Amino acid sequence: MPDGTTALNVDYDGLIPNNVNLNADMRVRKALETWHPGYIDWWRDMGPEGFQESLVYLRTAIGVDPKGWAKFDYVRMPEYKWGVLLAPAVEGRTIPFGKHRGEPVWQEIPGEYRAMLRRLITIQGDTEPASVEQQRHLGKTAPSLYDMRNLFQVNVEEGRHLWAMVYLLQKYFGKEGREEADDLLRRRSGNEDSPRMLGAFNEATPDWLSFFMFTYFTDRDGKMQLEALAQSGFDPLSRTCRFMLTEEAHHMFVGDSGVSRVVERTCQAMKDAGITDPADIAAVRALGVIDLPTIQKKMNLHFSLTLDLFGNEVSTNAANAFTSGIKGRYREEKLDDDHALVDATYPVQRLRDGTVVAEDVPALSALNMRLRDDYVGDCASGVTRWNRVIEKAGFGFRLALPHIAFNRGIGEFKAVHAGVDGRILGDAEWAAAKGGHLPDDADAEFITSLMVAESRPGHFAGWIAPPRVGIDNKPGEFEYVQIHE
Ligand code: BYC
Repeated sequence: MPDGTTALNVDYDGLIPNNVNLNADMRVRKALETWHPGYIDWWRDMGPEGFQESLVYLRTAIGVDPKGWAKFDYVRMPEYKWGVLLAPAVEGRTIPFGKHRGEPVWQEIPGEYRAMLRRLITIQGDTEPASVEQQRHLGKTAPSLYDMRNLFQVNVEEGRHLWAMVYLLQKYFGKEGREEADDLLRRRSGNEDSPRMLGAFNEATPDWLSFFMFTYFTDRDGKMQLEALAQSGFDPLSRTCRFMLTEEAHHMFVGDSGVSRVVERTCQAMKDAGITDPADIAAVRALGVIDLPTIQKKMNLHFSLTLDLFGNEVSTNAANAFTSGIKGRYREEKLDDDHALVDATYPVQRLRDGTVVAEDVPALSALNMRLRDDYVGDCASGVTRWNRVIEKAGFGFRLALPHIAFNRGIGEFKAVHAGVDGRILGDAEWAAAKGGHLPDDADAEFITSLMVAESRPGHFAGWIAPPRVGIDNKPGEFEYVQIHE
């Protein structure tokens, strides 16, 4: 079977399940088999703490046919079948944008784009283990076995996404690729000497509300970046990202439904207790649920941290990646323009004389912001759904995304303090406003006090509502994780 295979089924015979015919590629197979023990060591050291021997009801990819690519079964996580899976090749695919538009896609890397591709693949790869590290303590405080299982599902699939990037590094980048692959196992989230590459991946995920916000907001950056890389003229990267996107959807579902269930439980508890003012934080917290203003603060934090992942307002890196045919736009194929953008402009929010204004800049250098705008639009849908839950319960409170200038650490807004409405604030004003918009120590302490494990099948911690349906249509009492095996 030649490389660029259209195989839908996965070869499970070797150490590394794959549909890239590793058996015929001794060099890459050997490189991956050499990397494998280090990966397992990393998983045991940095993966979910305390549950390595538990049996978890996990989905494993067994093919890449969108109609039926996964099976569910109990698995011990270190024995999960992490594999290398590419979406089927598209016959006759051509480069969809940039100066090579219309040329056949590349199966090998053009020499002049090697460094750029290596950097993008390495950055993508770095985020995957980082998120596993950030979430490693959460199993111990899971609000149910259902949620615990979802956490572990997300974790093993992030592990698989690391494998996906490592395969590309090992196959196409020789010695440098091997070194990058080793470094992906060496860096650690939050480590002072050897941190993960992007800011948000060095932040803590201290509690389950953070986990749901992370999977809603930060995994959604993953979706947008993977969509942009799935457009790539480098076909193996495109096919890899297309298959990763199939898995990614569940991660965002976990976040979306998780936040929704927290909001639902809070509203129900307020209704039952006859509380009419959601801003009466002390009264709401006394019910053992998370008040809506605190949910808003967590949202402000995770949204703003994630906006930083889109890079700077004006970026030559982004322009070069597009012009070269390496990284496209969200849903490039649906956009009705010349797909080269040489003469186009795009409005970008910038800081001018102490206010935020929209300014037209060359569209090529604004591509990070264009993707970010698409991201913000995508984020809004969940907020609308969460608000519907609040509205249905009869409360006037509404959750809202903060302004893009709020709490920024990358780009031009990092130099200023902005309110959630985008107004630039002086130091004293910011100091007074901050605690109302971002979680503080007291919020953290309260949320932590609720994080008590509930591990009886079919039971849920008091601060979160049960889901509407089970995973794989399992009934409510289903034992998603057999902890004591
Ligand atoms: N932190 O030209 P600029 C996911 C650096 S999430 C630190 O604007 P560019 C997932 C930048 O590297 C998706 N540094 O940057 C989610 C550059 O440095 P150099 C991950 C930053 O390249 C949940 C300099 O500033 N995938 O999959 O246009 C769970 C100039 O910046 C940051 C990707 O990100 C930052 N936030 O855009 C699990 C896709 N931002 O090189 C997984 C691949 C910028 O000049 N990466 N810098 O020294 C990219 O496409 C781009 O690298 C970025 C940055 C969009 C990240």
